[in-house]
Amino acid sequence: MKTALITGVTGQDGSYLSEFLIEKGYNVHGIIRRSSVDFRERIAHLEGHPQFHLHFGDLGDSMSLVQVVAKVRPDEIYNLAAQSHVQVSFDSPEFTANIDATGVLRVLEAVRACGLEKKCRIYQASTSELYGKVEAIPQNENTPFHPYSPYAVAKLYGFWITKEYREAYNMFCCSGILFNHESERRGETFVTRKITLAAARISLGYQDCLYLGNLDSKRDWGYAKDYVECMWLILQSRRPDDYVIATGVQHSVRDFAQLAFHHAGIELQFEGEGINEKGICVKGPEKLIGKTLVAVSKDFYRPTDVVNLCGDPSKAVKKLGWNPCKTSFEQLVKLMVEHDIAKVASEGAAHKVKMNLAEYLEKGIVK
Ligand code: NAP
Ligand code: G4F
Repeated sequence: MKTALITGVTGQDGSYLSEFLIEKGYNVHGIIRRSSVDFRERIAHLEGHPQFHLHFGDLGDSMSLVQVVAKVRPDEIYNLAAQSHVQVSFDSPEFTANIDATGVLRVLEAVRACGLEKKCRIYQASTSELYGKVEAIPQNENTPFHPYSPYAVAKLYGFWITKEYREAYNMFCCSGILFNHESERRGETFVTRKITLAAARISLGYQDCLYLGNLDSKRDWGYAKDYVECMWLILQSRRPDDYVIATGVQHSVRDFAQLAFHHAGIELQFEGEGINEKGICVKGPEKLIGKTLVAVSKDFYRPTDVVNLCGDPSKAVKKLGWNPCKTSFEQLVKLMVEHDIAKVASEGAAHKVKMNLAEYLEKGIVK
């Protein structure tokens, strides 16, 4: 039985990857941060499973990493832990650099300190944000990087140090350059989940209007559950290498919102431009017709924004046999909206409390 260690196990990808590896027969060990609350929503269903084990550790603390790696002696490490929010990286650039850049080095060094360089394969969660202010469309493994946020700059270090350890110490270290991937477990301040939750709340009468930033921004959105398979495939290949993981299909934030509201029974028509653009209800529940349900707020604009991401996954398709078309954009939006309608409906009045908190966060604490 193989043993895997996952950092960032409580995150969107960590939770899906844990399920995937347990299903493959792995013993899965996850690293969690100490916190004042004990409930870890995304992995609650896995706690107590005989193949699932948790350890305390922090990417900012090399001793904790060495201790866990020495104890678990993993065959594979998936380094998914990160401060993963681009806007937050403008607000907390030093923390982001410590975890997303130096944190990667700490994981690699922990493996060396434990003498596991020959045994342990390492996957680094890299990102399409490296292409940033894009220099070619679509982006593949040969497209020049042009990071365009503190997050992307930190992740660029993570990418290069992973490659460096592969070449300098002959370690099996790989980066997956993953384009945006979403799901019903996506964090609520990323644009897709913010939209699907708002569409659900508005359709059920709990919210009046959704405020967004740049509606023209384009992303290549895939389904997180499909993407974790690729992380595993990358570590099963004969030689260590880096791969772009994407669908090859691009949509704007506006497209996403229009489709999400459609699945909530509301047709939107967008009018105006830039900060004055509005999404108005033209079909749906009587009381919403003619109302502005989506508006633009400067609060959600970024100092520098990445606006044209579209990946070319040919290498992963050819060399790993990965299928980028398992879940389409349309299926992804539908499953997220259906999930959020059920969630908001079942939480009922209790949802109002969360709504108030969300409103508070939207007004500037978390963008
Ligand atoms: P996520 O939901 O934000 O999860 C991030 C995870 O990192 C959480 O488990 C978090 O723990 C953990 N973490 C944060 N700081 C840590 C620290 N100092 N020490 C230990 N753990 C820490 O992110 P995701 O969407 O699953 O993404 C997984 C990885 O892929 C990230 O590295 C992200 O940057 C990268 N990525 C994501 C995408 C995407 O579209 N989702 C695309 C490309 C790359 P807590 O629960 O305690 O906060
Ligand atoms: O959903 P987002 O916050 O994701 P972003 O910035 O692309 O980052 C995510 O994907 C990366 C892969 O490319 C990961 F590396 C990273 O960890 C993370 O998972 O924003 C997407 C786009 C941006 O252009 C943003 O400006 O949507 C635009 N946007 C417009 N209105 C908004 C909003 N983004 C957020 N979060 N909130 C808004 O109201």
